[in-house]
Amino acid sequence: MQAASADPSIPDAFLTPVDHVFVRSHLGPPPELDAATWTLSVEGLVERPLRLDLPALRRMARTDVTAFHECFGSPERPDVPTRAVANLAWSGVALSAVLDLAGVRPQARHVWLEGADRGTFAGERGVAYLKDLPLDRAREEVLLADTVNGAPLPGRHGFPVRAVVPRLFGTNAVKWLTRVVVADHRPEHLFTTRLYTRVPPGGGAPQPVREVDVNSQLLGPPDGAAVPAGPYRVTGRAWGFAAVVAVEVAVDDGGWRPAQLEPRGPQPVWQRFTLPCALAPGRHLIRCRATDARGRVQPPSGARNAVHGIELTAR
Ligand SMILES: Nc1nc2c(c(=O)[nH]1)N[C@H]1C(S)=C(S)[C@@H](COP(=O)(O)O)O[C@H]1N2
Ligand SMILES: [Mo]
Repeated sequence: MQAASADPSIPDAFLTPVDHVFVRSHLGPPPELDAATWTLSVEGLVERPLRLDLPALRRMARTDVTAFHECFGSPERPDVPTRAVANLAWSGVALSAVLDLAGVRPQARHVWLEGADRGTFAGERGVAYLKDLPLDRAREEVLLADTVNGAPLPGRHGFPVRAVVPRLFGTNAVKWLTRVVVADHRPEHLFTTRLYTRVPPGGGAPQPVREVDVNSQLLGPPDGAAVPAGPYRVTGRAWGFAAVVAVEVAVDDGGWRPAQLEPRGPQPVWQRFTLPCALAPGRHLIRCRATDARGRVQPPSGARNAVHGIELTAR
């Protein structure tokens, strides 16, 4: 998998500059799609199969969403935290509008989204990037985006059109989208049923990786850095499927203290937090822990959304 990490020096901006957004492409370099010949095929259980070109898509009603964008991490190591996250403003056409144009048949239950990239992953050759969503979820909030932060999508982020699925893990946001299939069943595929599944917290059958876990991340100096002793401002951001209602910060063994937290509002954006403290000379462990509106709290360890901690030396 080609993976470029987010730059740890990114400013604590509300929107992540596109040049600082992580890139995850499983099947090699971006396919070179030509805006003049690109088409989106809408097929399967529809009354009117469609082939939309860019001008046709751009004649449709436009909508936008600002949302956090988080990579689940390696599908082969689902318990390892990666904290690859961004916050982006997307615009495009609602997937529901495209589905309505094609006319979804009554037996339809699932929507498959396929990208133009082909390659080898986990030993499987000539594989496409395919994901699927329940029909109801596909009708809700999902965008076929052609801009990010007000500019056309760069090639590495899915030019000319990608899916954006707010509140769900980035793996669902198919780049270089060329095909939408409406079906009465889920696709049996490397990226739908074999990888990107996990066992839910109480146990049971593996479920597709969809709703984003409650999570938070510290910003500022990298782990192991030296900072001046004295007043120090802990900053970070928190996000998840449900809004984050509290972030607590612990400095060493001083107990969890509530940080000041931005509200989320109607859009699923990340929420920045801050807490002033004082660091005596010496080594310190700073940790942050988010709780969401459903009462879920980040676990201390052993999970991809485990509490984030950094060690700083105050001098
Ligand atoms: N076509 C295609 N879409 C894809 C992928 C891919 O490899 N191919 N990677 C997915 C994963 S795992 C993530 S986290 C996001 C990353 O989007 P970005 O590279 O624009 O940040 O794209 C998703 N969409
Ligand atoms: Mo990802």
